[in-house]
Amino acid sequence: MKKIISGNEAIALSFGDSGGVFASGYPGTPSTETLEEVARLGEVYCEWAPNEKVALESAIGASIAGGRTMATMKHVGVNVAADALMTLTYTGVNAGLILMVADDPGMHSSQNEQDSRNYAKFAKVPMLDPSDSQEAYDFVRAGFELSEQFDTPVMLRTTTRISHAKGCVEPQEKIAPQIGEWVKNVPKYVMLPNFGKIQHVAVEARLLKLQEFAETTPLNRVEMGDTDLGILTSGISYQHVKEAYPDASILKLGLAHPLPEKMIREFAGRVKRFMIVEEMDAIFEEQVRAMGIRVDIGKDRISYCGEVNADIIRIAAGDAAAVVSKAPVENLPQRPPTFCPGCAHRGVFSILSKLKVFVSGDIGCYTLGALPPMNAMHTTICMGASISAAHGMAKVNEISGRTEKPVAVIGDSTFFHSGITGLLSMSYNNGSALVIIMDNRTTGMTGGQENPGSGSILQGESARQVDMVALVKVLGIDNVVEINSYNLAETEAAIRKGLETPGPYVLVDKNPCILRYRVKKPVLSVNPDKCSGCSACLKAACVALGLTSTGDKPKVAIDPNICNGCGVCAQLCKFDAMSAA
Ligand SMILES: Cc1ncc(C[n+]2csc(CCOP(=O)(O)OP(=O)(O)O)c2C)c(N)n1
Repeated sequence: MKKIISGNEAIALSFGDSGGVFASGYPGTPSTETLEEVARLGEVYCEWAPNEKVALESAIGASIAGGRTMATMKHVGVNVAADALMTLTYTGVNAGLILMVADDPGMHSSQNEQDSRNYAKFAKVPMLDPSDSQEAYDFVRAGFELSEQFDTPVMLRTTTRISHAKGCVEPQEKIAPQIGEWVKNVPKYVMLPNFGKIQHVAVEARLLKLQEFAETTPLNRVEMGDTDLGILTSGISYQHVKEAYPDASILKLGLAHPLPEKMIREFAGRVKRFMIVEEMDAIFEEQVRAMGIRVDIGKDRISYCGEVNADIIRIAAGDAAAVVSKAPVENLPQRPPTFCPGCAHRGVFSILSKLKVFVSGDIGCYTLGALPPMNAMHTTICMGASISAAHGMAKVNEISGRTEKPVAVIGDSTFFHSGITGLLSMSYNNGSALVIIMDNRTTGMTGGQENPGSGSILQGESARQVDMVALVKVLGIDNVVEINSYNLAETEAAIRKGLETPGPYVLVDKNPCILRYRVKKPVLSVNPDKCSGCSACLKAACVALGLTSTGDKPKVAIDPNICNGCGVCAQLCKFDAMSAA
């Protein structure tokens, strides 16, 4: 039966329909729903890993044990998993292995715009690049076949629009999972240098065979039309090309790596103007030019940054009649993202803002502490970097005689992901920073997923819950203090103590994510007779707070539909104007 589903849902469905046995991943937009959907469908075992490297390594183990497997992650997750990937390409697989990676051109929800196609080239593995939900479904099945036929991991790459847009999918006949032999094969799986040297030769030979395969596979197809313009494209760009030039000739690559050289040469020879449309990097173009094939229109006319759309393509192709679509943003008020009403991160950041300390930040909801009016985060690099970067800062401060102690702020999921090793280094190398772990018992930023501290697994069943304080202690940190960030005075005192005490000092705030755990306290209201209109409470950056201008002076009002009753604004008010309604 046909279904209308997103690319992520299609991948999840196909994983179960294509004999998948084990899936592991780490959340990250736009990939997250894939594993959630595998769990929801409930047919195949799946789990959240603490990070992407663990997810891929677990998938490698599953493959060696004979089960078709998939690891899911967002583009930056591949950086974390890359160590495993770069040797997995040498070992190859036993049962089929797919690394599903979701890129985010346009950075809708990411810290960078890296193009995962680089990784396929780097690791010398095939990459499938679907253009809609049906292909997302079909390419999982094709990916397993390719993986097993060529003894290689296969990367299945989506972009935000493929992952999240919905389209019609006709599922294929279901394949029952078959668990193969659990293989012991030392030269294949033990990558000592002597075995690695042999496997590297095998990788190069495999790539040549894959290049031959690329020439004939139906994953790549030519749609011959008007020969005035011929366009090489793949993935979501194919849809934009079809919208811009429905009658043009198109060479659509479903296999984005390796490229079918003969097919491209022949296609380019049949069209008057040969254009390449690809989002982000010039992966195709650089390779095609290196083949000695002329490219008439490419990255000289299409930006390396952001998404492609039909107008960009028309303009690049020199179509003077192109209409540039403009989003009607001009007169709209700016609404920067901010903490949810009642979020426990608010209290900590209002104090860090007041103390004007240097905050080495990390990635999560708490990154919003960098924005006005808090302005209380000064670096955000990648997951886990807060503690290690604070350690480096503290060492330079020590060397230079500066006395200011840096503060690292990190969430629980990020700490489990890659913060633990930073803290271990700080402990081991006699560092000195204040580390605040915002332990809200969930991976909030990506929609509230489970993690090793949440007490439940992906499917919601209860699980062993890591004791954060005990974990920090075991890393060698003696000063670990639990705080309640809803109590500003207490939290400020704890932060001040942590800043004054030499050596590593860790504060753990265990207040749960209000959105994930649906915490609701009695809402507050403002007594207008007491409110002076000083706006000190607005520093809480809470969307429930607003100014009314009914009297001669503006006064603060609280929207009872939004207020969560956390009380942070009341503590910032010097006039005692707020109380529970
Ligand atoms: C390597 C990598 N993987 C995944 C992500 C997506 N991501 C951004 S923040 C985050 C975790 C946030 O959870 P937590 O640290 O608990 O903080 P919270 O949002 O709950 O405050 C994730 C998974 C990413 N940015 N980088």
